[in-house]
Amino acid sequence: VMRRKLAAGNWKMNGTAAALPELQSLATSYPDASVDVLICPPATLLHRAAEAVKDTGITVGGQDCHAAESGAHTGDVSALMLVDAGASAVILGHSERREDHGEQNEDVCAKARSAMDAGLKAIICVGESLEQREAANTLDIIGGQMSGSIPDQSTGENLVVAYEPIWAIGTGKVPTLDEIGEVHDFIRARLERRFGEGVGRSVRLLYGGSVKPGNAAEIFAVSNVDGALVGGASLKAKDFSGIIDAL
Ligand code: G2H
Repeated sequence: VMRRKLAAGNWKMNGTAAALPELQSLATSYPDASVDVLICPPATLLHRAAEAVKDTGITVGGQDCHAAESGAHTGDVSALMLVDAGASAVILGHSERREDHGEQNEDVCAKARSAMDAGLKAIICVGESLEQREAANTLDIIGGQMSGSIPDQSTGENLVVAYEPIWAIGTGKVPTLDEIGEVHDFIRARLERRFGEGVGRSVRLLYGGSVKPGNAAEIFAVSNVDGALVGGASLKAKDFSGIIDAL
C-alpha cells in the first residue's frame, strides 16, 4: 500500500489575522502535491485560512469539534461548521483536550463519528504520560485509547492516527527512534487486526511531539511513520517548510 505522506500543523491557541501572510508564503512554496500539507489554525481563523490557501496544495482543518451537529452547546463548534468554514480534517483527542477538558476515549470516538459523517478526516491522537512509560504501560495505554477512541466506520481515507507521547509535547524531548518505531508498529498491527489488512495498512500514522526541521528526517525514516503532527514548529513557514521538505 502506498500511503501519501502528511505534514499536519497544529497551531493550538496561536494565531490571528496577522498570521495569514505566513500561511500564504507557505502555500506559494508548495504548489505541487506530492505530499499532503494540512494546517489546523484556531477556529476563528479557519475560514480566512481556507481562503488564503485556496487552489494550492495545502488544506486546513479544525483542532476539535463537538459530537452533535448543532444545538444548545455554548462555545462549541460542530463538524458541519468546520466543513462549512472550509476544513478537510479535524484533530481529535489531543492530550491537551483530554487534560484541559476532561475528554475521555468515548467522547473522542463520538466526535470522530460526527467528523467522519460530515466528510472530515479525523486525526485521532493517542499517547502515554511519562509515568505510564516509566511503568512500562505504554502499549497498554495506546491500545486502550485506540479501542476506545477510533470508531468502527474508520477507513484509510477518513482516519489518521497521531502518536504523541505527552512528555514529548512542547518539551524538546523526543523518544528514541526505536521507541517511536515500537509504538508505530504496534498501532499498525492493532489497526490491521481490527479493520483487516487492507484498511489497516492504508491508515496514515503520524508522530507528534517536538518535531523540528533538525530531527524530522530521521523520524520520517522510521517504519510506519507516515508524517508528523507539528505544534510549535508549524507556526513559522520557514520551520514548517523544513519539516515538509524532510518528508
Ligand atoms: C504535540 C505537538 C503538536 P509540539 O502537541 O500536536 O506539539 O510540536 O509543539 O511538541
